[in-house]
Amino acid sequence: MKLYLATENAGKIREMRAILAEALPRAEVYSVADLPAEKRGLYQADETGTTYSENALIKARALASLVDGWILSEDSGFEVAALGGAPGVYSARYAPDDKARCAKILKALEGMPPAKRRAQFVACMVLLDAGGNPTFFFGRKEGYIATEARGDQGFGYDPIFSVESSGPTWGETGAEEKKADSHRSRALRLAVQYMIVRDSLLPV
Ligand code: ITT
Repeated sequence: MKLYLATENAGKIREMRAILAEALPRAEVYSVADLPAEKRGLYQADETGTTYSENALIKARALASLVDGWILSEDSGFEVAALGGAPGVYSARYAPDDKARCAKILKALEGMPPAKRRAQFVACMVLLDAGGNPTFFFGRKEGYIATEARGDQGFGYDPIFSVESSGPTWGETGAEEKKADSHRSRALRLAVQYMIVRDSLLPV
């Protein structure tokens, strides 16, 4: 089975590949980064949706017009309770780069006690089968905003997120912890179960 990941985020691709290599060893996994240059230039997904599902579907359909096979697309976000769930679906555009995005949240929460530092990551995955039919899978992971950015592993908001209120951040814990349990790994494992069931129904 050929499976194409409709994302250009290197961190997401790395995490999804690590899980898929173990859970679906027979799948040939490609991402937008693996497309030949002429096709890669044609991949354009304008994330104009106001929900994770809409944006995930936009990305999936953009890639489906360029390749044949199953498509797995992911839209995710970071929701901070004290900011009313912001930046949420706009997480990638909250500030110019990862460092500035983390700094903006730390500043907004400056001086707040742990009880007011709750946050969660949310991931929405959409799987398009070869006929273009979508199925959605969701995952979320709750935790806390640290008081400072720590660690250089992971990506995005990882340096300011910790599962326990005074524990290590995902920037410090590294890939294995996120692979074992994160918003992305939760959603992806549901998608994998679905793919296994679907695949076994296909004629040999
Ligand atoms: P694609 O659209 O190409 O998939 P993107 O980075 O634009 O890449 P999104 O639109 O889904 O992806 O934006 C989600 C943002 O939320 C992402 O850029 C990160 O800033 C943040 N994010 C999502 N999952 C994360 C994680 O596991 N760790 C840290 N930050 C994460």
